[in-house]
Amino acid sequence: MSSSTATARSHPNIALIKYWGKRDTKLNLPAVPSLSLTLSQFHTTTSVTWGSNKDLFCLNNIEQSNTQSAKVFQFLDLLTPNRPPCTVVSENNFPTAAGLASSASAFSALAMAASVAADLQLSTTALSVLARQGSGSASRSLWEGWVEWKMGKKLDGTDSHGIPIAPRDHWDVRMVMAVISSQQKPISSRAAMLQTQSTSPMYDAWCNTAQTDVDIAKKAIMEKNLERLGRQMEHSTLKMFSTMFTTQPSVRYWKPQTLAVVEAVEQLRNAGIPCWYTMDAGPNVKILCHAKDAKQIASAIRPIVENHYILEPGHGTHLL
Ligand code: 2P0
Repeated sequence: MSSSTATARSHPNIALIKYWGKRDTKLNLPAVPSLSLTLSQFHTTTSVTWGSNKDLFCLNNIEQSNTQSAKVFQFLDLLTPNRPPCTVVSENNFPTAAGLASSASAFSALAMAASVAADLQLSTTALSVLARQGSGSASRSLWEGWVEWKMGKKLDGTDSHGIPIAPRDHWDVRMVMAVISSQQKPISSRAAMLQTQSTSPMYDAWCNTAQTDVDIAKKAIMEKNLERLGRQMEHSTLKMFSTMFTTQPSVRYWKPQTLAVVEAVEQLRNAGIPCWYTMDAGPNVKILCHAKDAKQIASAIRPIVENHYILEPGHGTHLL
């Protein structure tokens, strides 16, 4: 059997304006538009061999069970009908499924490595449409820097993909990642999202105000207005968590240290250091700030957190 191997690397992205909710679960189409920053340093590296003895998925040097692998191989099924068995070897240099956006880097790297190994020539936009079907946030990691993910209107989802709005060197900001816990989350974001949209009375308000959040944030990015962007990011974050808190049963990813970091950010801000927080489907806090302030912010949160990282705007998905 002939086989071909390709390797791609991708970075996580952190949403400044959040994606939470789906308008189509089969095609994984979002109910809201979102906006993100692709980050440096953390990455997923994935090699796909198209044509092997059997489907095999190794993550961080551990062979995964059929159940753990199902999402990966169902994703490869999207590429071509009657594909051959494939080997997928993937490595994360940061904690997996801990609310640090590992599914974004995972599915964007997988989309690029698999399509090249399968000898399909896909544009970056087509790769984003493909990656979206593995994990929504992955549609944004294909590009460097600042990226918007439009909801799109088409039923087939071909207009729901990332769009680059500014490169990584547009603005010298940092994300300080405050790691409260690198344990896997108690409920997947996918399950929590679906639960939210079927039971939270806040969900409609969340959907109805998301485009305004994106418009304000996009303008703030173009004008390099950190305060405007930071305020809108916190607003989007708190609205998203309001829908989670009011879900039945309630979803609460936060830990006491999550709020301790939020308070530390507010104190730093009151002391004249511009910084704003966001959280995702997990207890960890990400702090947006100017590059020059990142070390001071990291020192302030160090006593509260398990670990911290200072990440800069990073590259889009690329072949190795
Ligand atoms: C985001 N999150 O915009 C939001 C904010 C978490 C909170 O995208 O079901 O793994 O695979 O499309 O992309 C995490 O959810 O969900 C996420 P699926 P995904 O980054």
